[in-house]
Amino acid sequence: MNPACPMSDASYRDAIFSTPLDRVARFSFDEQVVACFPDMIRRSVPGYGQILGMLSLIAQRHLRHGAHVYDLGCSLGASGLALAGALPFDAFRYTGVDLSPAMVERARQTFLEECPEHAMQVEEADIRTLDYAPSGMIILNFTLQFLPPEDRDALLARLYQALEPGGVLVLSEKTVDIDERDNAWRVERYHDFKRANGYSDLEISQKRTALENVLVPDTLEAHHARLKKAGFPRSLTWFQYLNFASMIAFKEG
Ligand code: GEK
Repeated sequence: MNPACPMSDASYRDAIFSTPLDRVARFSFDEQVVACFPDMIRRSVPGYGQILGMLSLIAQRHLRHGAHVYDLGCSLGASGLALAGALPFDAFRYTGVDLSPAMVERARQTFLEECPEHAMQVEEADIRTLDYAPSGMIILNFTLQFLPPEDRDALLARLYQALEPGGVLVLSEKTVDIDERDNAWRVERYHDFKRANGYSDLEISQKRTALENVLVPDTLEAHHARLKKAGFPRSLTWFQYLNFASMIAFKEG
């Protein structure tokens, strides 16, 4: 880890769903979520830290020197910080994109404070309508799942076009199993994982309600089929922990 660019972990503990709510509102990435986001994502997404660590190893292997990287749905820029922590300042240029103004503001501030020498940019935009510049690596770390399912094919096809030959797309997602029993087992163990990380049954169930129809997961099979349809000749699942997975898709060089 580059000492000039440590991982940022200054945040509040996530207690958003800890008290009973009369009506659980749809989940949104507002100020309240931003304030506790690093704690929330670490305690809610199995393998989140390992995935961030591997992103920089993938970048070291696949990025040509000085190439451009997109981080779509960057939130507070954790993927960008992971890359900046492992790669020299001239190794890559980074653009984080997020729709939430509160996320974008905090991400910009974090990059200025933690890795001012690296070329880190953050844009407030909808990843469905952005004009993409040619890139060597595109990261979708737990973001595609928040897009309406009917918008996903078109986005991936555009990302395939934006990737340079030899470029890679890393896609991490919450997933569902085709088999109902397998799915139920993974979801139950996922709830055990959340309990072990300090979430109460009330928090787990209210968060589940808030995410209904907001986070719509696909099967791994559907993801790989979509990647193929978008143009990627090859993709594989490199990481899986319960109902959370990360895939990599290659654009032939
Ligand atoms: C991380 N990647 O820490 N356009 C742009 N941003 C969007 C859109 C959209 N259409 N829809 C949702 N978002 C991050 C974690 S969080 C995942 C990603 C989670 C943004 C949204 O504002 C939020 O910041 C992010 O996608 C999803 O590695 O919270 O589980």
